[in-house]
Amino acid sequence: RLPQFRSPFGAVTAGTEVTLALEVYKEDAAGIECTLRTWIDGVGEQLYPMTSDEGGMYSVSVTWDEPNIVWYSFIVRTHDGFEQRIGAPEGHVGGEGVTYFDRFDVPSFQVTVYKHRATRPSWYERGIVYQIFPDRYARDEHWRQRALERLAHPRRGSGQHIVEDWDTPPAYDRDDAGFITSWDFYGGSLRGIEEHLPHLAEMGVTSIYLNPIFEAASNHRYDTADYMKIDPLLGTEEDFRRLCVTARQLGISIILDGVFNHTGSDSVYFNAFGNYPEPGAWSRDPESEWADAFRINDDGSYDCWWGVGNMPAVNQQSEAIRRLILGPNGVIRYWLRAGAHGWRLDVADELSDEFLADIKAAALREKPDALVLGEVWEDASNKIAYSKLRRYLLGDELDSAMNYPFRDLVLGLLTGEDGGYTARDAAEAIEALRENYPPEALACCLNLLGSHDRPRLISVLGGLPNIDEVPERERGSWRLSDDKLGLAKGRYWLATLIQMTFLGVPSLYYGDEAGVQGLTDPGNRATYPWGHEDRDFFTMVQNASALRRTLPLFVTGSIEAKALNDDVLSYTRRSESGECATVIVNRSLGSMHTVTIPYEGERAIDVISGADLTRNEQGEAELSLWPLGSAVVYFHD
Ligand code: ARE
Repeated sequence: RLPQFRSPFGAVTAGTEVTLALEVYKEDAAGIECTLRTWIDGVGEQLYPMTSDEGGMYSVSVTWDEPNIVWYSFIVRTHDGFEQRIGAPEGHVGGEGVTYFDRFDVPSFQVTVYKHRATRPSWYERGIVYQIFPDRYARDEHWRQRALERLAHPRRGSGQHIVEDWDTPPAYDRDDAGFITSWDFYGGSLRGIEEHLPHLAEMGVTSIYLNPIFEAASNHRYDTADYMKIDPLLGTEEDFRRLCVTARQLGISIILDGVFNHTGSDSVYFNAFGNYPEPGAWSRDPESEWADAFRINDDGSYDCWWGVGNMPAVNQQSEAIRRLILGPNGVIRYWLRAGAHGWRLDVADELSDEFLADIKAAALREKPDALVLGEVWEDASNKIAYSKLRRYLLGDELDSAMNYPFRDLVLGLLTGEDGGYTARDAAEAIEALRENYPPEALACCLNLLGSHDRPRLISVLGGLPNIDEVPERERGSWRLSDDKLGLAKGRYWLATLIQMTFLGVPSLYYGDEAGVQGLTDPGNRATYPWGHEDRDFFTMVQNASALRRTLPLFVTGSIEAKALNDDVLSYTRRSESGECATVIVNRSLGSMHTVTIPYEGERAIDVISGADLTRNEQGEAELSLWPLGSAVVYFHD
């Protein structure tokens, strides 16, 4: 009944009138005063008296002219002076945030007031993304020669070695203090990716998100040495341009990983910035172009990302840094011009609102339909990072974020991991996203199930061990038993089906579709198993992605979720033209469930089984789902 109390439902563009209502029992309504209380960060509290209709429905209409995150609750005063505050049920919207900013109030509802982006990154939001960790996807015929060159010119800091056998599980060499002493490189390359583009196109992939590709000392390359140079082990700038052109011909765009919060300690920037004349005392070279690009702490150390010494944090206000990243020939624009179509921003939480807005502006100046996606792990519509409420999705900053909440709810539903989600919890989590995110940000979310920062999807689905008890060296070779692998396959279908029929952009992490397993970093970054893929996973991706491509309402339709019981999640996608499909999944391993959903339209077909569904005596569609069963009910005339 929520929509009745809020119209329109969900986020609104600035300048839209929103009506908020509260129903009071008619018998109690006499002499009652109801007030809407809003809270806006930086603005504070505002009170709006509400008026009632005959039936005890109190309401007020408000228009917010500026993009903002608005929190609201109600104050009810009875005739005998009793005052009660009415807010959201607990957990309804980002609980922590609400109490932090508004601690004297009850948990609030949220209205996200945003600015519409007219030129959509439609090349991205209508497609499917494939994420590649570049060192591990595919070699090309010249890889060995480049590997030898890299070995001959190591970057400072850590050692490195080339792994000859492509199928060796990845591992870190660490010293007694835990520092990585040698990076393992497999020699995957841009040409290697280019050669496999047809295979990606076959899966319906329309964008590739590449983890960092610029020169760096490590194999993950988040410690950038030179933003203007492709890592020579991956290839040349020419190779990058070619990759973009060839990909384009197959309808595939390239999204780059922008790591702008920090550089590598062995980089053209930090090397010029200063040096360590003696332990603990960093000395800055005042003459350097990069003299204000980094920060020295009071204790003589330099500021770095999460205490990781090879990643000095940049000073985001530094003119030199701003020119480097934002300038007409700066990183953002240069690589878009060279052929990329969008950026994924690493640790977006640690980039200031101003910096994010400047990055977005630079990107759009270069390509009006460019994508700017942030790495945010929580609900990005109301995230508080470092005691500051962030404005990521209000229009000037991110188009959207990596949708880890989506991953959490899907895997939490299917495995009980991540706190465990019942179907009701999952439905509520979906509804919270729908309520809080601007619709265009939700349509632009990167809906991932796996990434380079999480244990492999298949390992999670089959049941993770206690990772702390598995030595790091074994995390790449850890395998599920055959039984558990079977279970993982059953669940993989449901996970992939949800991903491919959900609002937002599905993102496949390379190798998940080939059966790659592994625990945490570096175990989650194993090579693509060319020649010994488990084809079952690929077939499931093919089938689910075909569904998305055949029924466009899975791309553009609205979404509304509902749990049918603790095990069965359903959600309905509706297009503007009235087309409608309901996806239903039974996460139970032991119980068959018979469920009913409203019958819409003239006829219904379960597109998975092919069965026509007739109306039952109550006029509903009724269907039975086996354990781990699924249905996609498509209603038509
Ligand atoms: C390496 C080793 C680690 C070791 C670490 C420190 O792999 O085993 O512990 O070094 O020595 C990159 C590499 C990593 C590397 C790291 C540091 O990919 O392999 O670790 O650099 O050298 C948080 C951040 C989020 C970050 C994740 C990893 O908020 O931004 O942690 N993700 C990005 C990239 C990473 C990358 C970096 C940042 C650094 O995607 O790949 O790491 O550029 C919660 C919180 C999140 C938190 C998340 C995971 O849900 O809400 O904030 O993310 O858990 O911890």
